Amino acid sequence: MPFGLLKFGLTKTYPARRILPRQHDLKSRYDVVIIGAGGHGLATAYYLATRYGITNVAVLDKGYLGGGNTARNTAIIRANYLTPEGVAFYKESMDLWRGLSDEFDLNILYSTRGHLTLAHTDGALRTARWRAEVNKHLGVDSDLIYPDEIARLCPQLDLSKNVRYPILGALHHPPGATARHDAVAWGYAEGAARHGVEIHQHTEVTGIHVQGGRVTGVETTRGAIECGQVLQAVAGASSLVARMAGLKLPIKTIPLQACVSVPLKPFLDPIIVSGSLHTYIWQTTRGELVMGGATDPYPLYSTRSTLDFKEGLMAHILELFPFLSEVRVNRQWAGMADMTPDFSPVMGMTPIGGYYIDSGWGTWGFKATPVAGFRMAECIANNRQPDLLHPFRIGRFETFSQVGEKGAASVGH
Ligand code: PYC
Repeated sequence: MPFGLLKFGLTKTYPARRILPRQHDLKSRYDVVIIGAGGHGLATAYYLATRYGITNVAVLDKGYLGGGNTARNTAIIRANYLTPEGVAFYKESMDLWRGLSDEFDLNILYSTRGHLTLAHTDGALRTARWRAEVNKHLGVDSDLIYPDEIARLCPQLDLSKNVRYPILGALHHPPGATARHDAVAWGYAEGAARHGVEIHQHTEVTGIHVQGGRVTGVETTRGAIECGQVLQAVAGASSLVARMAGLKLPIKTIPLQACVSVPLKPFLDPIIVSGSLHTYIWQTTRGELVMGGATDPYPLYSTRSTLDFKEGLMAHILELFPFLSEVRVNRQWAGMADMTPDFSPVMGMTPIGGYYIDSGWGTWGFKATPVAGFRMAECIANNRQPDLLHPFRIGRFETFSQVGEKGAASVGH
């Protein structure tokens, strides 16, 4: 249990604890440079410092801390993937998630609420059963359930039979959860900074130096930095940054939009997903409905929001919850999803010595934050691809060893 709030209440001097790290002068040399001060970059810095004692680390970001995809997702956490590789990866992530509030002594509002992926067709039922069996085999709690049980877990769903998309069953994943996304970035940032890591916001990397097949430093808008190891963790700009190092990534960047309603009286406990309808929805503790759907139908480097998306999404939400028709949308946003051909991330070592990559997150990224940081720190500290990341290695496309995760992402890619 995080005691920070209690200590804050009892202290006499304020501010009791500074969460956001101070700005430093940029040094001309660090052991490790991390490009991207989002959840993954900060988590890697945190685990490098706390698990491996590697603290001469600079985390650089062209914007502000946690201001990219970390702030632009829908904060859903789950491990009910389809491939054994994906399930094992997310099982470890969820184990780390559950301990984060204690680890940071900061309440990240981790809230276990259960996750239902609705099946409207026989094909979707078959996939749900397949996922449930893979999940159970790997120790992840998931099961196929039918309308009676769905009605018990979420009585507000329209379970009528004579509708366009009747609900035939669902993959039920009781550990499905949500968390406060900003708090995750703050927790990792504060913990890393407390151990000596420097976080440089508004410091854009403009070039990456590679000599004799090894990375030797980076060029930034605040000067050059020499270093022996560089990690790029820049969701939404992965191909652009990799290109500076001379790496070509098999990634297309596509906007993924979402929105939030005005606050409503609490009525929705679980997270509800419909793959066929390209829809997911859950209710925050403040009462807002967080809603999202499919990625935009074309690649684009943009975080603009569109009316088309909102109209399409609302039509689908109303298929499931017709009584929400008068509810107003309060705010809309977009993240940028770096999609790979097999819908799985690209992580770990690269052909450039000392250059590491954490990219291709598509719609996986937020929930992977702890495990991505934990395992990328291991990779950098040992200069070796961790076993858990072996399936996600950059070289898999050359050997046709893709990890086809399309069926399990619960959103239309
Ligand atoms: O994987 O649960 C998910 C998800 C929701 C939105 C984007 N990805």
